[in-house]
Amino acid sequence: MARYTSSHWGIYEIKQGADGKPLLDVFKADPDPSEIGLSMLEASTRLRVARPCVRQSVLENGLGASPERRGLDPFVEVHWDQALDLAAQAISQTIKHHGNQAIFGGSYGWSSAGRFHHAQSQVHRFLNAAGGYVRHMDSYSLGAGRVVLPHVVAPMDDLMAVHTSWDVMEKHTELFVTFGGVPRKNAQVNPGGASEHLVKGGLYAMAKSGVKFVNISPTRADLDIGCEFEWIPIRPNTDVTCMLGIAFVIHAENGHDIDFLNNYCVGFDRFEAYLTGKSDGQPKTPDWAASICGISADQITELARRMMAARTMINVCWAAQRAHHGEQPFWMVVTLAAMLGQIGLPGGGFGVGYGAMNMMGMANPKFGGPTLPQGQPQIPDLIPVARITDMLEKPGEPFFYNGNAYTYPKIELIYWAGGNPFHHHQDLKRLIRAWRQVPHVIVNEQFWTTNAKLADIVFPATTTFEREDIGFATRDRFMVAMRQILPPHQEARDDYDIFAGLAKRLDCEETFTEGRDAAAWIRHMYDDCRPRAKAAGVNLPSFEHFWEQGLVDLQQPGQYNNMLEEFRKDPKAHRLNTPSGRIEIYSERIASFKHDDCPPHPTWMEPAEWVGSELAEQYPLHLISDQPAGKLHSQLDHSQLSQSTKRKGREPIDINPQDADSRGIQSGDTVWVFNGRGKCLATANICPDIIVGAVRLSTGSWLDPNDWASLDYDKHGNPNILTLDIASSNLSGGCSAHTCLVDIQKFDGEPPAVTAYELPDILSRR
Ligand SMILES: Nc1nc2c(c(=O)[nH]1)N[C@H]1C(S)=C(S)[C@@H](COP(=O)(O)OP(=O)(O)OC[C@H]3O[C@@H](n4cnc5c(=O)[nH]c(N)nc54)[C@H](O)[C@@H]3O)O[C@H]1N2
Ligand SMILES: Nc1nc2c(c(=O)[nH]1)N[C@H]1C(S)=C(S)[C@@H](COP(=O)(O)OP(=O)(O)OC[C@H]3O[C@@H](n4cnc5c(=O)[nH]c(N)nc54)[C@H](O)[C@@H]3O)O[C@H]1N2
Ligand SMILES: [Mo]
Repeated sequence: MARYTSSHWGIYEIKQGADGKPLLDVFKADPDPSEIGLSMLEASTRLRVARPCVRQSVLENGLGASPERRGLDPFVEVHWDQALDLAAQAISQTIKHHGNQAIFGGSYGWSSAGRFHHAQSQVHRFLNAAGGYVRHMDSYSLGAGRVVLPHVVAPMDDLMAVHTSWDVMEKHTELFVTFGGVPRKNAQVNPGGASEHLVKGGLYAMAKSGVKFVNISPTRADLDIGCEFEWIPIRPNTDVTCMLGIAFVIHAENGHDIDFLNNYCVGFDRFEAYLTGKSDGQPKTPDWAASICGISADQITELARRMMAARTMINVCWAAQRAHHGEQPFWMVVTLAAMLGQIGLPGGGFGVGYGAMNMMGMANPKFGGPTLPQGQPQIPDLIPVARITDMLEKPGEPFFYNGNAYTYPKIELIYWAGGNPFHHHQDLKRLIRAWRQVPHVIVNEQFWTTNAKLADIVFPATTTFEREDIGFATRDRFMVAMRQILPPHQEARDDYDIFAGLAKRLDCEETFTEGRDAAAWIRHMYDDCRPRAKAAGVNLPSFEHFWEQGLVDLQQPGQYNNMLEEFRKDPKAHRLNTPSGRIEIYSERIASFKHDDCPPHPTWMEPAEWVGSELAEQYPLHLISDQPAGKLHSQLDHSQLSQSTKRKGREPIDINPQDADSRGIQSGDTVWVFNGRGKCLATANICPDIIVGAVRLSTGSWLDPNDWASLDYDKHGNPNILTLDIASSNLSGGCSAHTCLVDIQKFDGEPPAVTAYELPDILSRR
């Protein structure tokens, strides 16, 4: 009987090597397996946190001592009981003196696949059992999109699960216009599992059946359809102007579907006044759009005509909304599709993120899978996830989120498990300074990441291979019995056991564990999910049977998605969950919030930084910091696969030949990438597949400061030393990572060695 493991990038079969050690092989039922998994076993035992560690100042001078020395102090290995006692003391003292609203437990991050050992669920459940914590809303992925779309059409999670399936598009779509490609490198991944990678097959089949593709993107390589396609380079963060230019032509040539706009939408008239310039004096003509986005007026006009003449699917990448005013491209894509009037027709309408993850375009049954209940929020305090540095810097100051006013709490203790803020957050120097003001930081980690290095107490966590679990993801094809392959590394424990140990010391063990061990929880979660699966037409076998056979195929014959098909057929019976029940091109509700930076209909507003802004005289290049191809975020950056994507040990930066020539830079040169916030070293990769005036430096290289005290520069090519940390808008508070100007310069002399993968100083090893 085959045995399996599962990850965010796919299922892998567990085999035995000649030396008796376990090996991973690709999953035969997956048509396009990801390489990432094959590299994960090899990396899983290196750079591990082996035993509980405490920062030297804390151990010698007491809890809360010298937080400014995080990253500078060495660690001391201690026994489990001592570390758990210390952490429990930090938590109980914080609660006693400052209340639970002084604990930040948002703990954002992807952690590992597996529904029970999901670190974020574990930490949230534990902190709720302990009386509550300040939580976070939304994600770095979709900060702006998640908040704006429920006002406009539907919640993002609902939309993601009903994206029109690949086979429907193969049959019906004639023209696929995408802003930001359909990056297959990204679709390797899906939160919780990606057992059947369908994006390559879907795109290739569409191309073969004659669908025409237009990729409007600063980079060409984010689309691969197996043959030539049209690439229209666009200046980053200007998509809304291109879409408005297209909308202007459609409107001027009477191609907009008045029936659809009248019967399925509200507020087109208000938007129309903006489009024609009646409301602001600026008609959004193709010439106007061209002057901003860099695409010629003729191209915009011609594309608009093609879109009017064909069954057209319009897609936008998530990166476009990970930006200042990031609500607008998503809102405008829906508006443009509404004008064409093809929403709900097979193969027409819009996509918000084909390719961002594997899920979009899958049609397996949808039901709530096995989940560890996180408990109810005990206190009202929250922040939009990417406002962490603002919160740490500005306690007591007001902020808005989704139309409500809040105040930033004063944080005394941070608990993180299963994420890496020094990977994901922007303007990392600013974050580190704020982090070094917080009295207590506790982290559960598998590896010596920057997050672990900047903690007071580090608990060593097991990896997927060292425990058993259930693999499941929304709309994914298989449910997986994830088998243990290796014993826990050194003294590593499951997050569950770490939290159970803390809960015992904080007198909330029963609430946290409900008397179950990990095995009992897994069985309980599985059994709890069976009725939900049944309601979706899936008969899950008994737990014993599931565990024995290793996999359950959830696919049902004949299933497909055609987004908003029912709404189109009967807009009254299937009204949307917006205030009007229709698509809101003008939102009264957003109008009532009165935010200058998020007006009530899709609007072009200049982002804080772009190639048209004044700052571009000093820093003329727009930095795209996209998702890395050879790993998930910063996970397994030390693996062989991730290492093979680097050049001279650093992250490569894509530069257009014209921008390289004018700076005397050649491929393979070490370069400075810099702006007023920070600088890093990277390796130049000169390629014509990026628009002039933009550079691309993927995320994920572990932060490697030249000096932990001064933080002058990063040696490894981590773009978040450069990125801008402002909210997308007052509506969402989303992350604006893709709004960032830089310049580059050749590095002269011998560059310093990369030291990101060195262990911290550990004084006494046990
Ligand atoms: N500039 C820029 N920045 C970005 C983005 C961008 O486009 N540009 N993208 C953003 C996006 S979309 C996202 S989602 C974030 C991602 O940011 P994160 O999700 O925070 O990044 P990861 O590297 O996946 O961090 C997961 C961490 O969890 C640890 N881990 C894994 N499994 C376990 C476990 O079982 N237990 C414990 N205790 N730890 C575990 C891993 O070792 C790893 O350090 O980054 C964001 N940052
Ligand atoms: N291999 C791998 N896959 C991943 C991840 C990973 O870390 N590694 N992370 C996963 C996660 S958490 C997420 S949220 C998704 C993210 O999915 P996305 O946010 O869609 O992905 P990105 O790679 O950041 O960007 C996609 C493309 O958008 C283009 N782009 C950037 N700015 C603009 C713009 O202003 N306009 C236009 N038109 N295009 C622009 C970039 O050139 C890039 O090729 O990916 C997921 N998939
Ligand atoms: Mo994400």
